[in-house]
Amino acid sequence: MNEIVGDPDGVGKRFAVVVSRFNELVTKELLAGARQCLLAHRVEDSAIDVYWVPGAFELPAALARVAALKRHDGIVALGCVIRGATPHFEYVAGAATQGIADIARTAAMPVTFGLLTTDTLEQALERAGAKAAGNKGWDAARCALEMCGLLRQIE
Ligand code: INI
Repeated sequence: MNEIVGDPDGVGKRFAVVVSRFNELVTKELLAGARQCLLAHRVEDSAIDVYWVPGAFELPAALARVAALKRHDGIVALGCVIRGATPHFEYVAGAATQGIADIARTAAMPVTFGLLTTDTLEQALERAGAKAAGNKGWDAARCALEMCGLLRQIE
C-alpha cells in the first residue's frame, strides 16, 4: 500500500487570501488566523496577497480572476454569512458556496473554503478563534498548504 499525504511546508510558496468585508468583525479574525497559519508554515509575509471583496457573494468572481493569474501556489477564501431573519442568507450562502466549489474544482492550484455560515454572530465568533472551536481561517490555510504539497506529489 502507498499512502501519499501532502507536505504542508510553505517555504518559497506564494498564497492569496480573498476575504469579504461583510461581517468584518469576524472576517478580520479569520484573516488573522489564516495569516498566522501560513507564517507558522514558513510562508514569507510578503508572499501573502490579501484581496478584500465587499461580501461573500463577490468571493467567486474575485477568486476566479486571482486563480487565472496563476501567480499563487494556493488560494484561501474567507467570509462569513449569518442567517439573521431573512431568506437572503440562503441565497448569499448558497451562491458563494457553489461558486467557490466550482472554482476549487477547476483552478490550477488549491482553493480552500473558509466561509462561515452560522445562525448567530456568537457562533461565527466562536469559529473565528474566540473559543475551543478554533479558527476556520487557520484551518482553511492549513488545508491549502497541505493540498499544495499533495498536488505536487500527484503531479
Ligand atoms: N454578505 C456576507 O458576506 N455575509 C452576509 O451575512 C450577508 N448578508 O447577510 O446579507 C452578505 N450580503 C451581501 C452580499 O454578499 C453581497 O455583497 C451584496 O448582495 C452585493 O452583491
